[in-house]
Amino acid sequence: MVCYPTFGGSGVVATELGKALAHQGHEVHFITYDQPVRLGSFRPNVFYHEVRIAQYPLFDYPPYELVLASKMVEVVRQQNLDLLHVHYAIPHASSAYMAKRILAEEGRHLPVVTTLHGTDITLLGKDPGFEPVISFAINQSDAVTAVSTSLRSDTYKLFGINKDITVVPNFVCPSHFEGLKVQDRSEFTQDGEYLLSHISNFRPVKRVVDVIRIFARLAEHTPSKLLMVGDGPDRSAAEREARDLGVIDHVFFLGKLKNPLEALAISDLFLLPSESESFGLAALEAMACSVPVIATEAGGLPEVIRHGVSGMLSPVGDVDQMAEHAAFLLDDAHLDRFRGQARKRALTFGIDRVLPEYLRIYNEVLSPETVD
Ligand code: GMT
Repeated sequence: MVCYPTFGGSGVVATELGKALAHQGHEVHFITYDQPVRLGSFRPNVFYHEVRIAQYPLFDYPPYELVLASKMVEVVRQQNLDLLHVHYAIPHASSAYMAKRILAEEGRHLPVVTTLHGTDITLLGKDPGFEPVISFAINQSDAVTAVSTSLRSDTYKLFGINKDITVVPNFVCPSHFEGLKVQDRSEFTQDGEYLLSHISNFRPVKRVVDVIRIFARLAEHTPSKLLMVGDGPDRSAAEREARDLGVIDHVFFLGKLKNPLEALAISDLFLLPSESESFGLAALEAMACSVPVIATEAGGLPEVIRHGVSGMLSPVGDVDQMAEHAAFLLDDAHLDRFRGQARKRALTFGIDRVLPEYLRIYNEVLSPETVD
């Protein structure tokens, strides 16, 4: 497994997939620059290999891609790995291609499975500086998966792709949610108040200022508080908006949390008004905690959230409609029903459905017909 070790969904998906494979008895090696956030404590069959770059004054830009490729080669040789599964095209798919070519010189076939997650396609795809390398690396992968139908279409639209892309949706591990300890929320809310939450990397694509606007409109008539979990470039803008709209005392900016599921578990509603979202893993995790979602119709969100069932969807930027939807869902006549439906919908994305699909893909690339 090659992934980003940070709080982003792609790293979470890679980590949980690796843990589930290890649990089944497969040996799983994580190759990345830091311990993946959700890897947790020691467990059988899981190994972590750190990619370290020496700092030289010559390097304005440290060559991570090259060091990663070398580390891939080293781990494949030493651990006799069967395949590489890389999450996020840049730079993981191109490093994997380089590792594959180096190992081919030694007569070793190394199949590469690339999973596309979203911003590697929808943001970087618009940057001509990346296009040739992304297209090439995707086309050279032995198998390519995307986390939603929407992302698959975007990939075909933005890149010159001649490979089949299989949609394998993101997933939740239901057991993580069953065992979740629900904390006392009295630190945040008083009796009769609702608790809303938002989790993201606070990048422009997440429209965190809209989160504040939706909340401020709702709070005009519905007693409520808001948890803002995460950090990133738009955090100051969101804090400023909360101050300008007079709701700063009702909004808790918690920063990055090691276990954001604890914030979801005490929430009544989750807000995700993104400009673009290939899947929206945070929304799925909210639903798995029985928390319905107010979101936009962007990208893959309609594939995850059923409008009027597990949450409600609006056009990007329509904060008035999203605030109306929030008020509707929080109405006592609806909330319990939506909570149950959200959980039920989330369970259709259980890992038991996705794991066999990845294993099928691994077996396919390992079969002799696909050997160069
Ligand atoms: O949400 C982010 O911007 C982080 C990014 C990542 O690479 O982790 O998330 C992308 O991948 C997630 C896991 O597949 C998806 O759930 C997110 O929707 C996707 N983000 C975007 O498309 C903006």
